[in-house]
Amino acid sequence: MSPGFQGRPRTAEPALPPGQYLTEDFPVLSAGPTPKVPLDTWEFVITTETGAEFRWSWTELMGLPQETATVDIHCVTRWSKLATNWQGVSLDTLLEGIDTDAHYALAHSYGGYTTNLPLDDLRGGRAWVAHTYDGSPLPAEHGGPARLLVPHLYFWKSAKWVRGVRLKTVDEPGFWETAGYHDYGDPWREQRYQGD
Ligand SMILES: Nc1nc2c(c(=O)[nH]1)N[C@H]1C(S)=C(S)[C@@H](COP(=O)(O)O)O[C@H]1N2
Ligand SMILES: [Mo]
Repeated sequence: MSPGFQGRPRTAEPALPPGQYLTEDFPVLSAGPTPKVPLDTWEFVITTETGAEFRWSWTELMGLPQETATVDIHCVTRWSKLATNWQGVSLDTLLEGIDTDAHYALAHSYGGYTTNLPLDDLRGGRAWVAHTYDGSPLPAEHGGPARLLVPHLYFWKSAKWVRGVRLKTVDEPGFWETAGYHDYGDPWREQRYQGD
């Protein structure tokens, strides 16, 4: 195919998923109180379907290869924020070398929040344990010390104060999914609620 012969001309209008509006500020959406997690006891744990555990302390997490991600985020309450800037560790890095046959993941947080997603959606450079926002330590109200960042799904999948991920052979719905929100949550297919 010849260059320039693909797609529509670029416009100044940013691409927003259906039913979303643009916001410039950064709303805080938390279902409960903000947990206090001291860095010296913080840990991130991946548990496989056989019960094997892989743990990282804060120091160990910081010693892993760090990535920068500039991504658009989309909340199911209809705000989207474009080109947000994060630093963190890719889930590809954390999952590297972990032997699993699981197809599902359940992220869990300090404070008890949970959210599920297919394990594949944590792979392929699409998910991070993010600890830095706009060049500064992630504020506690936005999930600091560290949160999951999975921007290709609605933002409720990006668990704040993330503590670990359980790899599972059977899909188990999390906090909002149990309350009627979509199991997968693709903003481009407007998968807000069960049945969408
Ligand atoms: N632990 C935890 N993570 C969470 C939530 C929560 O209530 N608790 N809310 C989710 C929802 S619904 C959204 S839209 C985003 C909001 O992130 P923000 O407060 O940084 O904007 O976090 C998600 N992650
Ligand atoms: Mo949300």
